[in-house]
Amino acid sequence: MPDVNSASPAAEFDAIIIGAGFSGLYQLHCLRDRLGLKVRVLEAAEGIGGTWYWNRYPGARCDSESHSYCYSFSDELIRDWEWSERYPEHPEIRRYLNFVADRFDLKRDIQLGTRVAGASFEAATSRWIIRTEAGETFNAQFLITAVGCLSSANVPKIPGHEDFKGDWYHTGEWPHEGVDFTGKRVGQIGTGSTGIQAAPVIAAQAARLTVFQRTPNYSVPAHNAPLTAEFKQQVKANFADIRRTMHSTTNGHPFTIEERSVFDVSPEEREAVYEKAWAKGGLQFRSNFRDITTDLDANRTAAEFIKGKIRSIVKDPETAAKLAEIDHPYAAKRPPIDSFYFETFNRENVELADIRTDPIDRITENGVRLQSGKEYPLDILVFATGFDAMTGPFLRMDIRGRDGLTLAEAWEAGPRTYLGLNVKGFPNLFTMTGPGSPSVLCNMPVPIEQHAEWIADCIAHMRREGIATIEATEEATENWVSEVNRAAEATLLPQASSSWYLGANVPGKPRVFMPYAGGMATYRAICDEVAAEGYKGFELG
Ligand code: N01
Repeated sequence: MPDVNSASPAAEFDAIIIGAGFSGLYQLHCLRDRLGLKVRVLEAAEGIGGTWYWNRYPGARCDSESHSYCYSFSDELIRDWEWSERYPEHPEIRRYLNFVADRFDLKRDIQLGTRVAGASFEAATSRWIIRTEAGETFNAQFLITAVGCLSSANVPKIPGHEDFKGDWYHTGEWPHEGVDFTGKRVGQIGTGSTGIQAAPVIAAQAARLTVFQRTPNYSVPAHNAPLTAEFKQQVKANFADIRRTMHSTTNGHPFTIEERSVFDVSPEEREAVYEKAWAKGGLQFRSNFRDITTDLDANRTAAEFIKGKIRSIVKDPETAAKLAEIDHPYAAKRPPIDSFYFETFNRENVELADIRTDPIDRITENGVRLQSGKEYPLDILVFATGFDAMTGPFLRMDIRGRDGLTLAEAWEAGPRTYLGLNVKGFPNLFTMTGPGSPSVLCNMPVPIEQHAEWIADCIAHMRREGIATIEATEEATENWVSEVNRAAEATLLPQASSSWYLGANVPGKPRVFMPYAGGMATYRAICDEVAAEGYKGFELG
């Protein structure tokens, strides 16, 4: 077994993969074990797991159902792993990923505690030179980024932050030893999927919780529960069908979208459908009618149903009104699911601060002050403020392609890729779940497996044909960028103007709709066609 901690300078590899989360692990398996390449994974964290290594905040669990939030490429893995709950909690997902890594003996080629500082393409040799922050250098024909979409924490620059005398944390960089909220006055900024998961758990322990809400949000109950022996048995027995469903649907989930329109049924029937879906819970709420995500009038019926639920759950009418004053279509932002989020506001120790009408003026030594002058004394401040999504993880590295072109320059007006997998000017760089991939609009393991297999097939083709480099053409890039825009415009997604899908949560970030909204099944077919036609849209050198 090589000692991965003593790599000599400019150690030579066929491929370097950045990141040891879901993507990096499977990409390593595909390239090393199927193609026989010499590969190393460089991972900044001290453990594998990617997003699940870092996101250990209270209540962190996956919104995809466990039986679908896993690799599907190996029947043995499906047979031998058992999930315990409908929605897996973060430690269980880490255990799963470690189980997979051990099963395929992946860890011997993963170098932990190694943050990549930058990488440059060397035209003379057609190879990438990769530099780590510790000063190590690697040389590889292929560079594959498996850096995740939501791995660059967004801590907003709020005046006075540095004066705060209490403790503060971003949910995406949570301390491994946990945070003891007992007896503490806690402030939580942010009501996205993360904040909605965290607030009920924090409230159950803290003396007091103030939730600072800028944009009210929809949420549907998760109805998390232990999985029954019968369900587990059924999943194992029918996994081939489940996988087929996941591969055939828009979002890679194990449920299909109904073909009926909201307007095909009477208002009473519709209400009954929504009630049933609410009782079932989960992300499939939006799949009950085909037009919820594409037609504003149809969407309004779902939105009004959820707003009505919020008003009926939350006892204080003023708080209920603030929570239900939602200004974007349902599911135009990533729809959260929750475990007693709205119920949390019925607790004596929980308060909602509406910072849309009364914004934060500054953080003080003792807490948070709003523009009205109202002050909230706090011991702990939790930033559930999301991420510099999709482009952030790339742009914090100094990646340089042909002629020293930086990725930051190439993406100055917003990210431009071909298929979300390659950037013109950056030969042999594969960007797993990059901007322009369906990625975050899906149950992530599905696009991840597709990307890893497509990249492996592409590299195998190059080796067979003696091709040294692959690079997207300008024309293919331009067409794909247009296709990504067209696909988004066919949905209600761009109508949530503060969404991170658009980069709107980070001041100064170009407003471009980043993921491909045309659906995973369509995307897979496009990628297959590109490959079948000799990697059309790529220049092969
Ligand atoms: O981040 P977000 P998240 N002042 O960006 C607010 C995935 N995920 O970590 O909307 C005040 O959605 C911001 O307000 P606004 C999932 O894909 C998955 O919650 O910008 N508030 C918003 O309320 C998800 O979509 C799972 O007005 C500020 C919140 O912070 C993605 O991760 C679980 C602010 C940020 O919401 C990101 O979710 C959790 C400021 N300056 C997350 N800046 C699972 O599946 C931001 N906010 C398990």
